[in-house]
Amino acid sequence: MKFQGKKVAVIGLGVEGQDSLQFLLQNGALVTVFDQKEKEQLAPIKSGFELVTGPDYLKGGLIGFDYVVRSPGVRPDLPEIAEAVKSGAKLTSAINIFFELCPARIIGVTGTKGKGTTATLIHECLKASGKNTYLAGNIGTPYLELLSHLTRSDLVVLEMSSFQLIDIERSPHIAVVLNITTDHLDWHKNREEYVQAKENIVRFQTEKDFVVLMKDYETPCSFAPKTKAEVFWASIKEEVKGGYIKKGKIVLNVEKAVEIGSVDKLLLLGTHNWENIVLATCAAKLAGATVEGIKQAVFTFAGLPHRLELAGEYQGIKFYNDSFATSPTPTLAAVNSFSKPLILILGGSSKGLDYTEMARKLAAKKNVKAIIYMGEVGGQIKQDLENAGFKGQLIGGGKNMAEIIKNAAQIAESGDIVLLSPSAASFDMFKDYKDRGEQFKKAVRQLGS
Ligand code: UMA
Repeated sequence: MKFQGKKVAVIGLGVEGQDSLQFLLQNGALVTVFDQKEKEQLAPIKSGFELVTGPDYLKGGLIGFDYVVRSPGVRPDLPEIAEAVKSGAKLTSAINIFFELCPARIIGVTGTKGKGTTATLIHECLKASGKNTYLAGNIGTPYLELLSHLTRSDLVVLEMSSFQLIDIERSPHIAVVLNITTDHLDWHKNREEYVQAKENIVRFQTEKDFVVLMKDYETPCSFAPKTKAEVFWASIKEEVKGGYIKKGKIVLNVEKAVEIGSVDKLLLLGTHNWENIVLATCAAKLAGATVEGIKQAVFTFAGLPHRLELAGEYQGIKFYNDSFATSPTPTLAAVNSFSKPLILILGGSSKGLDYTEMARKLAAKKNVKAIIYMGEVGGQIKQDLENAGFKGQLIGGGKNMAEIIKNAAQIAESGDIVLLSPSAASFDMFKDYKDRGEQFKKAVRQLGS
């Protein structure tokens, strides 16, 4: 084992850092963990390694290590990492270690939004087809801990973020690429770097591999010439080799065209979910799922928490939690899923996003009767909506979710939809998007009391 007796620096002790630490200790490495947080802010951990914490955590440099294992949130071009590499260290990451050692076939899913839903759907299709499948990655489940029991006949579905893909050295056997817009410009240097990171999902594929690309958008199509793999497509607009929607029916067209069923019967809302479904069914088939298994999974899957999730109903008003929508694309997709009068809750902490286009599109929607804006970017969103000529009510949120929901319930009438789809990060008022969604659900539950 290549880590035996080697000096390894693990940068970042979050979900992946802890997974890396455990794996490296089990494999005889001499580990030092570096994290910019103070020790008390980190999850309790076992001993058997050195720990360097606090704002000056990298001040002493990273010289003398054989390997530097980067967590996804850590930029690979930190000066201390560059210096370590120059002096002979190998820069790697949990995902690179996993790809090197994983005996199972990997299905990697990326895109800006919908990758968690698509990855879960693929996993569900495979499970319903009797396959031994694991779901892990950016979705929140670590994967190095899987290595000890994976075999060649298993399948691993990995949700892959640009942070994980940016310095990956291998590509998955089956790559799945959803639409790519822009996100994380507070971390990436620019959109080009973000898209190039995503391209790595196909860059190292071979002729024996497969890729499923979303045909309806330019950026995923631009990946086709970058891969050696066999290309399949997914579309909700046209007939393709892969998966598509025709006259309201989901069609799987891998070997021959097979009808999976009608979109009317789906539990998932919105045409953005049709996109996830055509990609997922094609990828699952390529990975060995049966048509019966695919049908069973697709029509029983109700979606992931915090993604257009029905949180409750109060006096005929339906409340939807879409807290996972942290940028304009998923917010607009959520808004487009409803035709009833809508009260939309927007805003949160800044990720450097531009809201002018979203404001223009929202101003053109007839059913958006009010927008409640909140958080750090609330003012910017309000301004952009006013500039775009938004005709509905604009209401300043409240100091917490309970107040915001009370404000929403006051202006809503029976038959209306209240939608939390904030188009921003959550860190100004909440711990994370999950906390924001949970607080939304709690506030909805409390409306009756
Ligand atoms: N840290 C440093 N220095 C840095 C950056 C971070 O010391 O320069 C430390 C932090 O203080 C913290 C730790 O590193 O203690 C956090 O590491 P991390 O940010 O890499 O996060 P993890 O907890 O390891 O979780 C990561 C993913 N996080 C990010 O990409 C930011 C999780 O995705 C993922 O679920 C998990 O690995 C398992 O693979 C989260 C995410 O927000 C959900 N992803 C983005 C998205 O989905 O849009 C990409």
